[in-house]
Amino acid sequence: MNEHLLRKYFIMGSQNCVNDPRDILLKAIEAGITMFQFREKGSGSKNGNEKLKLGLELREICKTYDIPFIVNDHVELVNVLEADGIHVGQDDVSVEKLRKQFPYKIIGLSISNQDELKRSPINLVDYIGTGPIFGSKTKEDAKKPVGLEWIRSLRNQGLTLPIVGIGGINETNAQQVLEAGANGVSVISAITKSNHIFETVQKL
Ligand code: TZP
Ligand code: MG
Repeated sequence: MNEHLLRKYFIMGSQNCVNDPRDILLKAIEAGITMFQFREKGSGSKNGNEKLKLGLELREICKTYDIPFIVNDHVELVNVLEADGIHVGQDDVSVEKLRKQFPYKIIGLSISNQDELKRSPINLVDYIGTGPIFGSKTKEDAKKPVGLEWIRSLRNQGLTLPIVGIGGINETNAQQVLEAGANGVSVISAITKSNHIFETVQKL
């Protein structure tokens, strides 16, 4: 994949939004996000047909503006939503299985410590997501922050795959994430909770 797509990677589900997720996505795209992940997950999230309907609408918006659309976890949505790729964690469907099923799609995998790195078939993935870099209130079961040091450590071990940081990242600390060796930042609340989405994304 083109690593620049990770530069401003916006992640959102309806559970992250007070305002209409479609409006938020549109504003974020107009302001310059480089990739979008549909992450309908956790308390307050939609299920079944409602989730599918929102997914289709957000997918359509991304298609109109040529923004790559990634699905979080839900393998069954990849084809229905004509997603460009899928992002999974360590406890989700295996990357081996995904790569067989989707030879040409973008596959992202979360790797947040040395054990996970050791047991992950990183030759099969397009990018690594890692975090929480800073404290995050968005993910209910978020682990302790791994800090910028973990990104530096991945680079010091010679990892050349594209890396995107996640967790507590906003316009005031994004620069540090890039300086630590990440290709980009992924954010949820920095955008969904912003009263000035355009300015927030531009600063990012
Ligand atoms: N994984 C680790 S932290 C996190 C996820 C999905 C949530 C990130 O949300 P925010 O609002 O950008 O901290
Ligand atoms: Mg997952």
